[in-house]
Amino acid sequence: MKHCFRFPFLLCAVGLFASVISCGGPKPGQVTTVNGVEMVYIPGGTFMMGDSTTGRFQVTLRPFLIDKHEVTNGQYRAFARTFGISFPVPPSYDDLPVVNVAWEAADAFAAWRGCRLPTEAEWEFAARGTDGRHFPWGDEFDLKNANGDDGVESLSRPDGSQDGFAGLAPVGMFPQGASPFGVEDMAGNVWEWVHDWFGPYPATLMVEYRGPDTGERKVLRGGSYRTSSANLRTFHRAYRPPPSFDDDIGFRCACDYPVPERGALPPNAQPADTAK
Ligand SMILES: [Ca+2]
Repeated sequence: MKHCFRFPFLLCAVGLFASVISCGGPKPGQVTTVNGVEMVYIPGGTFMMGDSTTGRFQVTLRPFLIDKHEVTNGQYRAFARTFGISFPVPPSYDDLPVVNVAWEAADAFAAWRGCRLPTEAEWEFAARGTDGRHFPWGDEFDLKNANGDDGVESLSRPDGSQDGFAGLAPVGMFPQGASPFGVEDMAGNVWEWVHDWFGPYPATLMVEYRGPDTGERKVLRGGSYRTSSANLRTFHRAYRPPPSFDDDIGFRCACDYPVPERGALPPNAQPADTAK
């Protein structure tokens, strides 16, 4: 098992999570590798969630980890093979985000990886931090920072006018559009399932906000390569019934911090298992 913070705690490069604690804990935005996947440490904190259109309320969260990138085809392939799920995506597409995954499958993948889907509040905090910004990088939209679409074919980079991709982009192609914590592709590329059922926001302060206990639609965040800047905003909410899937819907995982001991992949599902 390997889920220690790589820098500057080199003494913790390999070991159990107890080693992380003994090294004094991570810094906000610090990247760690959990079961072969880069995750970003998000410190506990309080922020204003939402905006005037969705309602705004104060949320306090405990520390957690969230994937630096969207889950890729390469990561999902090992899961699909383990459970005999048909996954007809060529290996050459392994760096692209996985799409056409229903909420139930995303939730199952996250559990298999020893993690979970982020709550809606965790997702928004990881995307915007505490200063209320409208996009992960700031308040002004810039298609150079995200794989989105504003009504023009967004292929012609690097002239600076558009994002450079007509469809899906490999994850991590827009580091300049990272969130205050360094989480990438929180705006665009693929919509991301989160844990919560959709429901109206509360009017009061909340600790560890979670959506309704039950519902008919799960929340999607972040917009996609097909959506306009309005959908790419950090506070924008979309939703679909959990069996839904589409070619611009994916997800990323979150983990409690410290990482639970259960966070180890089964031996037959290590990343090397993806090699054909
Ligand atoms: Ca995204």
